[in-house]
Amino acid sequence: MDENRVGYVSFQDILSLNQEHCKVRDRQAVERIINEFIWGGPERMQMVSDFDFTITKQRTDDGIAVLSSFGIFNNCKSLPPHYKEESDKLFNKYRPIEIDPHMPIPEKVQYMIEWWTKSGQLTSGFPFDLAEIDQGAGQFKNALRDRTHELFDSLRQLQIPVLVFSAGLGNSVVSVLQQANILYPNVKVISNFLKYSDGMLAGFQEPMIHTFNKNETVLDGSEYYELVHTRDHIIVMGDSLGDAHMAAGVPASSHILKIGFLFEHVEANMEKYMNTFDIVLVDDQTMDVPRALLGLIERRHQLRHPHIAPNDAAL
Ligand code: MG7
Ligand code: MG
Repeated sequence: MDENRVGYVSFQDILSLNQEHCKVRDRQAVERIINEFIWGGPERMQMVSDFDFTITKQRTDDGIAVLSSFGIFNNCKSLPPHYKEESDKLFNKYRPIEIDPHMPIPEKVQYMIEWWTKSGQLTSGFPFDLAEIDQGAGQFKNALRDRTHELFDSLRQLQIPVLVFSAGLGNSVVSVLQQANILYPNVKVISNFLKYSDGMLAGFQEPMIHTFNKNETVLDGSEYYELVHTRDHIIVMGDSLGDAHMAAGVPASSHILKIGFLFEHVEANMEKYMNTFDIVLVDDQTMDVPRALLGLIERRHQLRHPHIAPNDAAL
C-alpha cells in the first residue's frame, strides 16, 4: 500500500485511534491494514466477534453485572435443584485451568473438552422451556456496548457477513441478539446449542465449541465457510486472549485486524494483550472504534459508487 497514493489515510487522522485509552503496538502496521481494507471495500470484508463481554459490556453504567450466555441459562428458575451447585463446582474446577498463564494449550484442551462434556451431561434428562432463556436474556438486550445497533446497521447496509462466535450457550446468544433486533440476515451465530431428545434436554449439539477450538477451522466445509472464504479482509473482536485466533483457518494471505477489549487487571494483562491484539481498548464500553473503521470503508465505497447512496456522498 503506497503512502503517497491519493486517499491514503494516516493513523494520526483517525481520531478514534488516537484516544488515550486506545493502545496500538505497531501504528504503521495498523495504518497499512486499514488502508488495505479501505481500498478492498466492503465486498472483501468480514467480521468475526466474540459474544460474552465483547458484544455485551464488561461494565454497565448502572453497575448491574452482565451475565454470560451460560450464566443466563444457569439463572433459569426451573432447573433441577442441584443443577446450579453442580455447574458451579465444574466452573470452580475448570475456569482456573482455562486462564492459567502457565499450562500449555494442548494440555488445557483436554480439560476444556472434559468441562464442556460434563456440562453437557449435567444439562440432560429434564424438560426445559426455551422461553425461560428469552426471559432471562431480555434483561441484557440493553447491556450491549454503546452504539452496537449502529455498528450492526452499518454492517447490514454494507452487506458484510458477521460471525458471532461463542464458546458459550448459543440459545442465549441468539435470544439476546434477537431481542436487541440486531440478528440481521448477514449475522450468523456459531456456538453450543441445546439439544433435545424426547422432550428432554440432551446436552449440546455437535460440534463442541470450546475456548481453544473457537476458530474458523471448525467451519471447514460448512455453508458459512463457503460464504466468507473469499473475504480476506477480517476484523476480529474479543475480550479474551483466545479470541484473537478466531480467524485462524482463513487463507494465509488474509489481512486480519484484531481488536481486544481489556477491562480486568489492566496493568497485569496489558503486555499480553498488546502482543496479541493490534488494537487494545482499555475500559471502552462502546463500538466506536470498529464503527470508525467501517465508516472509512463506507465513505470510500460511496465515493466510488455515488449512485448507491447519493445523499451521503458528501460525508
Ligand atoms: N463456561 C464454559 N462452560 C461453562 C458452563 O458449563 N457453565 C458456565 N457457567 N460457564 C461455562 O462464554 C464461554 C465461557 O463460558 C465458560 C462449559 C468458560 O469460561 C468459557 O470461556
Ligand atoms: Mg468473551
